[in-house]
Amino acid sequence: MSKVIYRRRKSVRPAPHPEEPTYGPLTSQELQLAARNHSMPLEVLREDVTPPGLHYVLTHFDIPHVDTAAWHVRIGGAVERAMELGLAALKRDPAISVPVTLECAGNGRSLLRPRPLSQPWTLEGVGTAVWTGVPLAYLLGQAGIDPEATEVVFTGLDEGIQGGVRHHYARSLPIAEALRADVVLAYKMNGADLPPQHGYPLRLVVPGWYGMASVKWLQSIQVVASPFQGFQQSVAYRYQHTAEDAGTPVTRIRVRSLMVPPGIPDFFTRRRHLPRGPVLLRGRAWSGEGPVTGVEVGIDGHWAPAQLDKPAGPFAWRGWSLPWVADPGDHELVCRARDATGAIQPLEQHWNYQGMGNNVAQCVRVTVE
Ligand SMILES: Nc1nc2c(c(=O)[nH]1)N[C@H]1C(S)=C(S)[C@@H](COP(=O)(O)O)O[C@H]1N2
Ligand SMILES: [Mo]
Repeated sequence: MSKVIYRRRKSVRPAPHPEEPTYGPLTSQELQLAARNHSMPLEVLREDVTPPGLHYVLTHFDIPHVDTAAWHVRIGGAVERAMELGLAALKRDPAISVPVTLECAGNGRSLLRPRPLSQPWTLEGVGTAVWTGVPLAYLLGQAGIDPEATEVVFTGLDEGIQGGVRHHYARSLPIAEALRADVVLAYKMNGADLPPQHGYPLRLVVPGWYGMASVKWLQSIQVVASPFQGFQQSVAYRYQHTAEDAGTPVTRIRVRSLMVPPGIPDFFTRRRHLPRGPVLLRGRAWSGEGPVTGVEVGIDGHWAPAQLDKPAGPFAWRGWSLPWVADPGDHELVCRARDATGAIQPLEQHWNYQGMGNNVAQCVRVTVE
């Protein structure tokens, strides 16, 4: 287990969350966030594309009201031609559709000991959708990027206060990432208009990056020539050891696999119950760093390689399966994936102050009758 070092915060840096990590019970603030920001029920892992309403949702502030007729996105900053585009104009531009697995960087947070106080995800802050819209690179090409440009800043319509700082949700991407052919300004999710909670009328989708990069409810896209210092960039979404350390930025999704819990659940504990005999264990695995190259399933500590299906795209999860003959008794099923970079999911937590990128292997406890 990684060593946990943290001290009471001096007020030198604003912090993303007001209180220190805790070993205590769930707080009413965490419950409030959990009720707003729902996860994807694990059984829905059986679907290639997550059905509408079952994709996870993470919204820091309020879902903004948008008057479609009046709405437009401004593209400007270090460009030759600034532009303002409404939804109808965007829909006349060339479109692409990209299947993408999005995962919240805080997924797995509430499994950490001590537990950082924020949205208390267990394991299901993930989903896969087909996003349709205009390639960002196409519009940046139309605008003409100045040679000194280094980043592109995306700002949402949603405003609030976090860490005592009032701001609109905003994030930047390095120019090289912004110009990738698969980065999309999406106005459709799974073939329908974006639902309000997923960024209507327009959002960014950055395949392979944790969800915070995919800014919803876009109001402006500004090309800049110096590092963006907004709250969600320089304070939140950092891998930090302590409240004082500036940390390193959270970027791409770490390799992870999840299992469709086999059998049926107990209502309150969610423990799984299944009959003895053959059962096909199934799940999904993904990584933003490189293709998933293997998934192993540990049954009471004995590891076996799962069979991998083809992914729908380079940044969409791929299915896996492993047949098991369940014998009566209590069992522990663990799955862990590896990717082409050699990264493999840890079996013990890698703690960090904001509870980011916890890709610890999932453990499913089952009772076979
Ligand atoms: N404008 C805006 N964009 C945002 C957010 C937000 O609060 N406001 N949350 C981000 C985070 S942290 C995540 S994980 C994803 C979640 O996208 P989803 O709700 O469509 O699943 O949106 C990102 N984009
Ligand atoms: Mo997130």
